[in-house]
Amino acid sequence: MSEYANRSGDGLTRRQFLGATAAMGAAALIGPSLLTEAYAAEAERETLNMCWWGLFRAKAKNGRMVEVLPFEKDPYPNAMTREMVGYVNSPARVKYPMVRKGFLKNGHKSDTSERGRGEFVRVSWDKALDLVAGEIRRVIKTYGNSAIYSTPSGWYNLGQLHSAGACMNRLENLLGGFTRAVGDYSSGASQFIMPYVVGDMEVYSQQTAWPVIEENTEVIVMWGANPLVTLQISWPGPTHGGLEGLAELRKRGRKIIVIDPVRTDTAEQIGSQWIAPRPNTDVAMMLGVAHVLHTEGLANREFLDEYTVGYDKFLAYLLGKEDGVEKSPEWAAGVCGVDADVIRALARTIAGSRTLLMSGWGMQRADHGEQPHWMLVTLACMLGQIGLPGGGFTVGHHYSSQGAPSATAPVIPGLGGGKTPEGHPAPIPTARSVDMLLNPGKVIDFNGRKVTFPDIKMIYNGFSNEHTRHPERRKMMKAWRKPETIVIHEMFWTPTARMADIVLPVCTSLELNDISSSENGQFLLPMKKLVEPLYESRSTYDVFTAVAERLGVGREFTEGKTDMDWLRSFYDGARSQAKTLKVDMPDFNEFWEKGEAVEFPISQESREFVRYADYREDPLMEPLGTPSGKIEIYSKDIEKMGYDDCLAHAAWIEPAEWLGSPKAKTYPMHLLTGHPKYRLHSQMNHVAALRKKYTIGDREPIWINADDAKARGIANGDIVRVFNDRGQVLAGAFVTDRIRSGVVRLCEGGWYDPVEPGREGSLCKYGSANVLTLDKGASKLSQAVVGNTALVQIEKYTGKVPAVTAFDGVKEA
Ligand SMILES: Nc1nc2c(c(=O)[nH]1)N[C@H]1C(S)=C(S)[C@@H](COP(=O)(O)OP(=O)(O)OC[C@H]3O[C@@H](n4cnc5c(=O)[nH]c(N)nc54)[C@H](O)[C@@H]3O)O[C@H]1N2
Ligand SMILES: Nc1nc2c(c(=O)[nH]1)N[C@H]1C(S)=C(S)[C@@H](COP(=O)(O)OP(=O)(O)OC[C@H]3O[C@@H](n4cnc5c(=O)[nH]c(N)nc54)[C@H](O)[C@@H]3O)O[C@H]1N2
Ligand SMILES: [Mo]
Repeated sequence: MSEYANRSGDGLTRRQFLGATAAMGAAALIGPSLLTEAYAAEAERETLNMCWWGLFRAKAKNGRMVEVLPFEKDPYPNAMTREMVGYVNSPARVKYPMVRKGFLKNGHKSDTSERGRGEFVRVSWDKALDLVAGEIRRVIKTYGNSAIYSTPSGWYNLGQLHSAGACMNRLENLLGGFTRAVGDYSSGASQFIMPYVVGDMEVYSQQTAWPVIEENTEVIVMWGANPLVTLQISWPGPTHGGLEGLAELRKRGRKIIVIDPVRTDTAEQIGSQWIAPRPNTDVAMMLGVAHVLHTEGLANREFLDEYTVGYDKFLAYLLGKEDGVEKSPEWAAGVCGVDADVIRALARTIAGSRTLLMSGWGMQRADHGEQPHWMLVTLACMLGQIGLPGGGFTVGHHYSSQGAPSATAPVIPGLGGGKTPEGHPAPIPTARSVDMLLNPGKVIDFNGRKVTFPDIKMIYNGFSNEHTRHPERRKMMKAWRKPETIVIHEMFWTPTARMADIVLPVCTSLELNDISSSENGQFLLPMKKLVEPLYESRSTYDVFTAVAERLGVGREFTEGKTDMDWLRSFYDGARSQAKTLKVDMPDFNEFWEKGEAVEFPISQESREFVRYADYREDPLMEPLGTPSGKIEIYSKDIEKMGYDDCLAHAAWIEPAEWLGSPKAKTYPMHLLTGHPKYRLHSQMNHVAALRKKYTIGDREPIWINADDAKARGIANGDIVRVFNDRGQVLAGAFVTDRIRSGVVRLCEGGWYDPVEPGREGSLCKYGSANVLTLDKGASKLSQAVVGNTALVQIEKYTGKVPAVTAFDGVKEA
């Protein structure tokens, strides 16, 4: 028994304690798992673990997980972490290897319209693995490697060994490669435009340290960012350093201007001012601000001359010399719906103070999503504070505690995906998969090149929830009928698992051994197995090993090592780095035996880090990675591409759908699909105790302005139908003044729960936002996902309200 077993004063309230006890009761109802002698003998067990929402201590009694205590060095443990018992013991767990009934009978010649109906048959692991390996072999032999599509990286379990991403890459690389995706859903537009502008992807780079911001920044403009919510999550596991930064700002009374159609928790709890533009019109608003800076002589010409290229070309556009439209505050107001006077005042405020323009990624996850961040950088150049402590711009502080000071710590090696073989199939842009499935042979533009879609016969889904993450469910259902075979590894019966032919149950990270470090490298954790894998689930490494063995590459996959051999080798790799860094680490045996985190010191240097300080100091010796070595307000590389939907400078280009488009006559509400407070996308949606905190009438809440609700006879708490010509969902109305009129917010990640399973276009009973969104690339440049560009209509639902069933799991047919 661990030394912490009887610890008191851990901060658990009585309510939380009762919650844990209730969950324990639920756990007891779930069938017995196989216990090894060693674990059964240990009546109580406690281990450290981590997931994307926190580090925690998990407790088990008689082989069952019963309680979670937040890691005591996390100052902001969140509600999700506390509900890990309900996650592990969820009724939605995939218990056994399962095969779709029709597939079991007819194999790859099955009727694929049966997908999604939930008719599965339990099979043995041997049978399931033989089927998976057999299909991989058959498809490669008949159609070639490019015919297998490995779905884009998702939020798979943390850990250096059981990393589904590394395992998947390793397997497909050993087999000659599958069709993969490049780019991601998070910052898909920004990560492709930023290299042209600042010579770096920027979105995942080290940002100015919070202590520097706390000391120096007078005004923070949170432009489409909700860090109070999004900083709950980190990859790897959070100790919530970013939230500490926000708390300090609030304590010091800094001016925080939130620009967001939604008065988010951030605006509500730490904001000083809320400005609510129409969605997807921020570039117009920023142009209005730029116009004021220019005409009132507030633009910093010295900075623009020394550190940027192309300002004059941009200025010609700003002043209407290019297109005959002067981008005045009045013009901007007509587009974005924010008063010209507010725009003027904003320009003066940010020019008169040390200002940090801080953006999240919501507004770049939209049609022409490259533009807002390019324009944000252009504005920051006009202010001339880039590279000064606490000034300039950032597009990273809302994510994974990027501004939190980091530790002097070794980088832990991991399994790794191995070498990409010669002749590996060409990748596709990550958000174009549905297009690819539907249109084999089609050629599309992508970042200055052409990409030809392969003809996909098999989907291998190793770690993501495609049927919540990707827009336009109806179109996607049609696309997912095309391949002959779909394989998924999952812990839970997600909407995606229900669309598969072969479902392999993997276990949670509480059911295996692994190691990982925390968000800023401060803690290295032994993640020791708490309970045996539930039901017949197996660890990620074991499942991939078994598939590799059947395909004749088992030895290459494992290199002859067991789980513990790998963990020891990762740890020893870190330990030899630690020696060079002159920090202490115990040897592996002691580390593992003790089961406690190794803590590394926070480095002074990282507390003082200022992004772009080097460049500002010496632009010649520290040039940026752009062709000119400077910030490119105008890009000749992009000019050469000649795209009509991404010009050579930041510009206002109307999105496919917005409140100013003709379509708004039929569908007058702009749908925003922000990230949820009590989930990581779709993860944890199945945990009933958490759902109680946020659902309305058992459904996903939809935020609607009080005026819009009144005009439709909708009262707070009503069940509503939200629809457009792409689909329809039920949701629970949250009537509020915390959202601009004409806008609704339905968070992404709700599970698709069709009234008629398997039928395209069925009403979703729960409220999955991506039923309604648009499957389109942001532009020819990034081809990124546009989840925040969609118009809908909303009405009170008067039909019989069906029960939500998405979270019940699937029974054997
Ligand atoms: N409309 C709209 N759509 C969006 C967004 C938006 O803002 N609006 N946001 C987008 C963003 S930023 C992202 S990152 C994506 C997220 O897309 P995903 O990464 O697909 O989202 P998650 O819900 O985290 O799904 C991860 C799935 O993997 C499973 N899983 C977790 N760990 C493992 C593992 O180790 N092995 C296996 N086999 N499975 C595992 C979980 O149970 C879960 O079902 O969604 C995108 N979609
Ligand atoms: N709790 C929690 N934290 C998370 C996640 C989660 O699912 N849950 N997901 C994680 C992941 S994978 C990612 S990528 C990040 C996502 O981080 P972000 O992409 O920054 O998060 P979002 O909530 O999508 O968007 C931030 C804000 O932008 C606003 N917004 C949307 N469109 C517009 C617009 O056109 N104009 C303006 N001005 N504002 C707009 C939204 O209303 C929202 O409040 O968060 C991470 N953190
Ligand atoms: Mo993301």
